[in-house]
Amino acid sequence: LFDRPNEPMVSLKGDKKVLFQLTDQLLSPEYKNNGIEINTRFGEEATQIIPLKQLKTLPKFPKASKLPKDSEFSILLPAHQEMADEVIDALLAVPENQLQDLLSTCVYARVNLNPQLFNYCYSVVLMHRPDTENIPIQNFAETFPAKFVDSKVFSQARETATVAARGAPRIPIVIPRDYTATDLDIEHRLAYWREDIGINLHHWHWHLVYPFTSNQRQIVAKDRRGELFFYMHQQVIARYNGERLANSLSRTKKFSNFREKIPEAYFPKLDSLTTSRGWPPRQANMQWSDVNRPVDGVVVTLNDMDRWRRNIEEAIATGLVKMPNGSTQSLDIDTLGNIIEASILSPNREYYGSLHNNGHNIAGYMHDPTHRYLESFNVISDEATNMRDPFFYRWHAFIDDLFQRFKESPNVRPYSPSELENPGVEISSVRVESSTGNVNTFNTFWMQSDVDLSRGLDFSDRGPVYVRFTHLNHRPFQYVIDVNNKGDARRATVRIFMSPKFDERNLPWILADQRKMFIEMDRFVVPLNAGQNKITRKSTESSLTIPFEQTFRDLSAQSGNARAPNLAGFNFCGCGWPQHMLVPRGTEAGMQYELFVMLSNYSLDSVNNPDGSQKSCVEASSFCGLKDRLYPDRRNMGYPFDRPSAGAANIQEFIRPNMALIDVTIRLQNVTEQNPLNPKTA
Ligand code: CUO
Repeated sequence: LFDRPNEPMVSLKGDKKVLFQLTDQLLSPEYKNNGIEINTRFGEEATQIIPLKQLKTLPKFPKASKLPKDSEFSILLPAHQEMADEVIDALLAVPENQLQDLLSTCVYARVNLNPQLFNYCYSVVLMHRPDTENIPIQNFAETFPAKFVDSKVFSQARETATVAARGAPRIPIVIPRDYTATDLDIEHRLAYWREDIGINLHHWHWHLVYPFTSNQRQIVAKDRRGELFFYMHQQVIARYNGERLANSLSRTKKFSNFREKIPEAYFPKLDSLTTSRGWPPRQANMQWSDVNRPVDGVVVTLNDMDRWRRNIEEAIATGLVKMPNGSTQSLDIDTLGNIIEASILSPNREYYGSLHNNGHNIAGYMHDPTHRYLESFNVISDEATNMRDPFFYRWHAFIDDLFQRFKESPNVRPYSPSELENPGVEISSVRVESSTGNVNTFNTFWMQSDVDLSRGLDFSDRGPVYVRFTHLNHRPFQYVIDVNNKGDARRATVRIFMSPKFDERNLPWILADQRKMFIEMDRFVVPLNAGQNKITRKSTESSLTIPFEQTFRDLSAQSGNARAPNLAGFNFCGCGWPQHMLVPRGTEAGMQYELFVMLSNYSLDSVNNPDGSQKSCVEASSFCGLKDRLYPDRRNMGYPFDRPSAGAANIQEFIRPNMALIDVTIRLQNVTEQNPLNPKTA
């Protein structure tokens, strides 16, 4: 049901063509002919015909059916949230293990509702129904490729598919590395990072796993989801800032004056296959204004934003949350995340509003705040596209600053020595061994990879359509850590972070700033014997990342690659920072970084989780948590850098025997290599 969202109802499995036999009952009057046509058109070619069950009752979808099929959809819009809630409720209401009923209900929703709305609800439902949780969720970049690649690709794709169907080789369509702007725009230096398909897929998947709204509270109320909202986005900003320094730009400036002009422009060069329209751009120096678009449920003024911000700042300053009944509760980071985003777990949505989500919406409608021109939102109101826009980082830098002010407030106590130390555990040396033979140097380079877009294209019964895009990658490496354990055998959590060594003025950092620049590279638990221990850990094992094959699920499957992981668990496991973006780009001359390693006291780290035996893919728990389990680390997310230090002015003063700091270099080799996983296209 994920395949070819703009054309019901045939799906492709390799060479197989699967047809869902549409019955009259499942089709709205306007689509009846379409359904019959499809039944006849594909009936003969189909290798598998799936009959659908006649349902006793059909869901009504009074709200969701109002969204035209050729409209954009965004969960950030309140009107669309209500629609999604309605569909998700209906699909969850089908009794467990009544899979024929579920299939017919889903087909009914699929044929009668907006394709993007359906895709979102269907994905959430598959992920949260016990009887479907192992059904893979299809890679979003393949079902809605237009959200991820240059719109020029699609007319070429049609041509390629046509000639390939007549026997010509399937030559990939090459997307140039630079297609959204030129170097006249300094922000364009970061396009390789902002427009990375894997990064954008991660962000879309994260928000799919952690929705902020639903009538089903348990879908939202996952362990520490408010804190994870803070932490994942904080790390995105830290990574982006490091990347900016490598490109001779200063850290991104938070957007804190809501009435200030925005110098950053963005012209996305994306078309929507749903709306057949281009995504609106943003010119330089545009400004926020009140948004009055009742049709989208977005009626919000800058004064509302000021008021919510003041109320949130008051909570941060006092450490107290005002409850709807006038009482107060103490503020913690998880609650603050839910307040700021805002999720339905916010304890007082009336008072604190929805600051972050409405920032996305106001920015998303700057070109048409009153719907005068019937324009849809721009990329910043869609979780699958918003990381492409430089303004995303300015907005999230503002959001992050609110969280940091809480962490810097008197209500958050700096860590005591016993919370940082690990008595008897001493790191004697740390080094990074690259597969190139280099020590303490990370090697980055460019790679070209192919993805098949055919599942998202309505002419795709002509076989695969590959596009070839260029992305950053790095040579594999491993950490080697020598540890002396003066006590008994025990466990420890290894925490690895790194940060640029110098700030934008080329000066060493003060810790108060550098702590916000440390990016997590890995976190894992190790057993320690008494005495000397040697710990080795591969870059591919990082708790942050998922392998390339998991980010681009079908790539490896199609190339028949034997290394492809078991993909049954893609639902949750599609969430994770892409392995190819684990290491910052660095510079050709070599950029200096500091690598920090800590072995923390496991008795303060451990979480009592039931055995995670049903592991079916590499899990990226640092940013994504674990499905149906507690976040696997009891410390505050970002520990030990999530808050100011009591006494250390710089990172050297912060280091204790269970920690180590080494100088490393990130060197970019300016070459472009082909991904060995690319399908043989000849
Ligand atoms: Cu992920 Cu603003 O939260 O985009």
